[in-house]
Amino acid sequence: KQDFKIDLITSELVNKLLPIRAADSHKGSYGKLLLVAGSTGMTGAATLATQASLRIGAGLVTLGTPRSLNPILENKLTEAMTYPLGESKEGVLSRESVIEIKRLLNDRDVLAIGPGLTANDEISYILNHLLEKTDKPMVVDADGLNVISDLNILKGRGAPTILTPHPGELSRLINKSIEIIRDNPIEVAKNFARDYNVTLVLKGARTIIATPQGQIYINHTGNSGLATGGSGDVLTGLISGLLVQGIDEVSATIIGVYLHGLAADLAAEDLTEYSLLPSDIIDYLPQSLKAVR
Ligand code: NPW
Ligand code: AMP
Ligand code: MG
Repeated sequence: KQDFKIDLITSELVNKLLPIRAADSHKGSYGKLLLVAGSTGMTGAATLATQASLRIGAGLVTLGTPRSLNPILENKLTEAMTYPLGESKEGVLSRESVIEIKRLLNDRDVLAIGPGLTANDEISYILNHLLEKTDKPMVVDADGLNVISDLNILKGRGAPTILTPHPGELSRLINKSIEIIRDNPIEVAKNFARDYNVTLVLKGARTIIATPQGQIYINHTGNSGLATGGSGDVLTGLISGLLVQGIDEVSATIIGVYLHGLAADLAAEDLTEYSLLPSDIIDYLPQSLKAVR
């Protein structure tokens, strides 16, 4: 017998959760986001997450990225600010860069970290330190998930934590096979979110959101066109861009996951599921917003 509630995410629910932007608002009304992403070979992940956060309406976005990649990202990004962080080797963050990240975070509302970072000991140090020692809401994705060494750190966090693993990443995180996750996705997601006090977004063709309170939401938007490297990096940008606007962590994941899939569905009507690229999700976001409003 089920001891929890499952809700399907609908257009009506998203419309209800998505706040109306006040006519007299200013950029400060929509929050300051710090994204920490990218390494040599993966500037695309940083670019996609940053662009998506801006397209969903974040007020002010700063991308912290390894120093030697900063000129490339300055060139690729127009609206976002960039901040060159310390490196251990060329194009990968050093553990000392955590000091700079914490200083930047003093003046920011949300931290999103992980896309394209590379998984090594230095990144692991940064991640675990930030999870343990900072009290800003955090969105952790991709390589950020791959380097969390002690899940118990998550339990004690004083601010919301959102994790966005695909089954491969969740499998590493909980040290269970992908098959176990594939066979019992709802059960696994529900237990993880409850046990570790996180909002868990278990990505897949039917993405599942599990809350620390035991609530489950299932998304039905999206299509096989999303099965291309970079789609998840866009989702991280959307969720963190919503969270930074002051939307609560569960609503931010519901809205982000639904609009991400809907943008892909609208894009695929024009472009086909074959040709859909992650950057098209960002381009079709306005249409997906119009479709729910
Ligand atoms: P397989 O291979 O299908 O058997 P990784 P990643 C499994 C960055 N990117 N259901 C998969 O299994 C990211 O941000 C940068 C079941 C495999 O074992 C990260 O930082 C880009 N299994 C980094 O690359 C664009 C699934 O998980 C493993 C599954 C690595 O991220 C690309 C693969 O996962 C990329 O986003 C599913 N639905 N999905 C750029 N342009 O800069 C995955 N698996 O090893 O964590 O690799 O996800 O590519
Ligand atoms: P990542 O593996 O991190 O790049 O994330 C992939 C993103 O694309 C997640 O949001 C998935 O839910 C979504 N996705 C991948 N394949 C499909 C599919 N066949 N149908 C719907 N969504 C998908
Ligand atoms: Mg990913």
